Amino acid sequence: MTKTQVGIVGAGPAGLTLARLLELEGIETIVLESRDREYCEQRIRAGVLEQRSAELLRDAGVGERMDREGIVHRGINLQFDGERHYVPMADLTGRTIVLYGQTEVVKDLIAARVESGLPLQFDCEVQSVDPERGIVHHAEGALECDLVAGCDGFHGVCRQSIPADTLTLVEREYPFGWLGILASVAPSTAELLYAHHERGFALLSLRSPQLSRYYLQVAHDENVAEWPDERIWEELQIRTALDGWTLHEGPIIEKGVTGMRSFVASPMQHGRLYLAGDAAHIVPPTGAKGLNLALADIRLLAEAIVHQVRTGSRDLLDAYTDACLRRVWRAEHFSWWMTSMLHRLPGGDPFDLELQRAQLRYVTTSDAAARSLAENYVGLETV
Ligand code: FAS
Ligand code: PHB
Repeated sequence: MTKTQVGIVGAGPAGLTLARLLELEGIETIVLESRDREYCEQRIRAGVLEQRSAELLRDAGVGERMDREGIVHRGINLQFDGERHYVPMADLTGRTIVLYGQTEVVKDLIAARVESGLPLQFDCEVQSVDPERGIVHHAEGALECDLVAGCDGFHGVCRQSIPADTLTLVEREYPFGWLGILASVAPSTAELLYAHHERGFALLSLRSPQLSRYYLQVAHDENVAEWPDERIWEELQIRTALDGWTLHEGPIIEKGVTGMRSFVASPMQHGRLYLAGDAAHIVPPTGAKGLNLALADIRLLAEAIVHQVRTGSRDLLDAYTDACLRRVWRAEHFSWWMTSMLHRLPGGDPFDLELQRAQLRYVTTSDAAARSLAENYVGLETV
């Protein structure tokens, strides 16, 4: 059986960033990924990096292209009742965000791993994990690890390998989803636009000066085949309309529907197995926290592993779950709050609608409320 210090299941942003941080500390890792390289590098997901996520990628030595091609934003726009309001997050918090696609982050991390020649096995599905003994059973054999990092996402096997009676799962499903598109047209807003509309939520985001990333609230089980390009543009135009401003249309090169849920598993560790990212927690994307939470877990897990290897002390490893969950629940609350404030709730109860409007008016007129949103959006250092 092959032996290694840290076996990493999953080559998403969590697994690859952990592999890179441990490589820089001379700690041995093997990364096992069920899909092929092309699939991992074309998967479209998040686009917003908190400042501390960007700093972590720089520390990992994979920030060069992000700094060259990423776009720094200083705020976001909130639109409701036909008016657009700017939340100057950088002025309110001293921090910015970077628009740089998760796809690009993963490409940079895979390129660095391939360049270092260290093991990254694609098309290698992990079938089961023995958390007590640190054994990872995969398509081509088994791996014996001092520690296993479960970075295999929400549908992975690692969380399933933790005995159900030791795991607490807290979950909320939302009765709506997002239809997301990638369009090769220049973004029509300089920074992100979150639009509340009686027909449903809409988000205007971007990937580059030539690539726009737009989202529409739809039913959670919406059939994308019922959304020809014209219908998507028509709905985006209606939900983001503003006098004197134009939403420019262009060829849609990708579209898909994602459901929305809030989910937290705890503890995030069992035996030699440590969960990170979507394997342990999911947030609705309205707060742009998914990728950032995964990277924040990895910052703590890498620190704890290095500390254990250097000093023999398990203190940070033993405190891993508690350290993560404080930040995770803050992000869960913020993501639920943004989702509840901005999405049309089924049944269209007028009381709910007026509460949303009152909240949006408060956030866009009170500095204190705007600072609270901004602090959560850019990512708090302390919770
Ligand atoms: P990931 O899911 O990215 O990576 C897990 C990896 O493990 C995958 O490569 C998978 O193939 C592999 N794997 C799974 N099972 C395995 C097995 N048995 N053996 C080996 N490998 C295995 N966040 C936002 O902020 N904005 C967004 O717009 C947004 N859109 C999203 C859209 C979708 C469809 C999804 C699912 C998530 C989205 N997110 C978004 C959240 C997203 O960014 C996640 O938080 C982020 O991908 C989490 O990274 P990881 O934890 O590394 O998990
Ligand atoms: C994105 O750019 O994909 C994005 C941005 C902000 C969100 C969600 C997704 O809240």
